[in-house]
Amino acid sequence: MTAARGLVVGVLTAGVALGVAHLVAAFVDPATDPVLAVGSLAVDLAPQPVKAFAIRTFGTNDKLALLGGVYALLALGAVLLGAAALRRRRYGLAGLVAFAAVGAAAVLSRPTATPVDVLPVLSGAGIGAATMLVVVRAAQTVLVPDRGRPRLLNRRQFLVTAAGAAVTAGATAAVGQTVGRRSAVGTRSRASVRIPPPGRPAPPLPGGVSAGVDGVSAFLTPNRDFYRVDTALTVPQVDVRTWRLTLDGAVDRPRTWTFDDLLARGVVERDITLNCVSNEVGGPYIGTARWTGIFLAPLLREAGIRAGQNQLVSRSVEGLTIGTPLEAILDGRDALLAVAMNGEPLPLEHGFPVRMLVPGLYGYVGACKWLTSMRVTTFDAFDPYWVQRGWAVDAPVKTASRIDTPKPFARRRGGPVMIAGVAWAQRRGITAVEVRIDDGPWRQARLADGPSPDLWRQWVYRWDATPGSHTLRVRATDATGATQTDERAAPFPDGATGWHSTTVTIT
Ligand SMILES: Nc1nc2c(c(=O)[nH]1)N[C@H]1C(S)=C(S)[C@@H](COP(=O)(O)O)O[C@H]1N2
Ligand SMILES: [Mo]
Repeated sequence: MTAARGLVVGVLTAGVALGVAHLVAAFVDPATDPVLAVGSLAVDLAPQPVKAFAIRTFGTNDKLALLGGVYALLALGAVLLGAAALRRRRYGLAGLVAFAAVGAAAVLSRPTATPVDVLPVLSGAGIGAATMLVVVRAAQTVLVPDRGRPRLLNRRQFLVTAAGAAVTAGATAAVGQTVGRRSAVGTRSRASVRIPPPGRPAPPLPGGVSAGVDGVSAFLTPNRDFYRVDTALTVPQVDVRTWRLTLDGAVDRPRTWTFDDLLARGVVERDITLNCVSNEVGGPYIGTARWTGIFLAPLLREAGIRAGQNQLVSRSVEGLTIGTPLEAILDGRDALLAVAMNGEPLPLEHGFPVRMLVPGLYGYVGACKWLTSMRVTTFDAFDPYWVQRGWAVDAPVKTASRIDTPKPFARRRGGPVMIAGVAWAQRRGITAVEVRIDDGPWRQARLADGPSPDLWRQWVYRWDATPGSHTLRVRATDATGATQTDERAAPFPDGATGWHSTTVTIT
């Protein structure tokens, strides 16, 4: 019975504290919610193998899994807290202070933290403490053997108090959630943005870019299907009216732009394939979009890059840094500050209002989302976020290919079966794709049109399938003549290698 009451005291205290913190955070900044802050801190501190495991196991749900873990730990802590509070209130209060201290430390550890950011933790802890005292009092009334009066009354008192606290916890959290969504400045700001028509539209895609086979990824990935990889537990909410982009560091003329300043330079449109270094062989973290943006190289040239510089460090509004080789931006490729994706302002998840895109580089070295500053420096002088965590400084995209259809373990009838998929080698371009059935010879697949080396390329091979279980393999060759190696490498530290294969059954 005592254990059960301890559980109730602890869970209610924690529930009210977190509910209140969530509510106050909705007004301050959703990212100051202590649970999110602890989660973000865990993301930043997680050793590389843990991160790789999380992305591999939970994929795009890695954030949900992480928050689930934080809540599970919190629940455990809450039970201990409740038990301590029932023994002595002082112990309970001390436990609560310890929790609040962890929350406050996590909030203040965010790269963009300001002192007001601890307001949600402090309010939560204060009201949580009051809740704990009230619920403990109610619980102890029941514990004391109560002569004369029916026990039921006291138990009812406890239950009423408990129910009251539970409702408070739920209501504050729910109101916080609603306010948070309403106050989503980014959503409103995005709705107000008008992107002018591009002065230089992307050339129309040739009809032949599609291999014309069901089950192959769409050539242009719809925004809602575009993979998302980032460290942001809450999507940054940016108001374009107050947003600024600065360029400084080793330049002669540092600059600051508003969103309208950038648009006034005139926008262009480019079809570019973007992929993630964390993608496993055959994995889903790749997509192609029609991006609208402004060329990045002229902005840097106008600012006057001093001699001896080789790195551009971009920083996002939540403080993440990405380091791009200056050479890659200035060598004539279509490095962009993108403002729109497939004809609409950048979705919040993909970096609204402005993100960088550098064709031929993995996203973690060239595609900073929610961009707010760019600094010209050297690789010696600064290690950006992922490099601090051991990922490669220099990360050009590796040549790769993927079988989209048939799916693994598919069952098909014998006869002609279309094997098809995508291959990519941004900047170089794909010149050949070959398919191998079991231990047979490599056979040339037919390539669909490849209008730009910065785009993935679809391919198809018509296979006369015979009954049995078969392993299908694919490998691509890029325009330098290099064919993909079959040597398996994990994504860490500079991208996976190996041939994608899939097993199917023909009946
Ligand atoms: N601000 C910010 N930008 C970021 C990241 C991030 O974590 N934060 N992740 C990078 C990585 S690893 C990749 S692969 C791309 C993914 O872009 P997408 O989510 O729009 O597909 O964004 C890059 N830009
Ligand atoms: Mo990535």
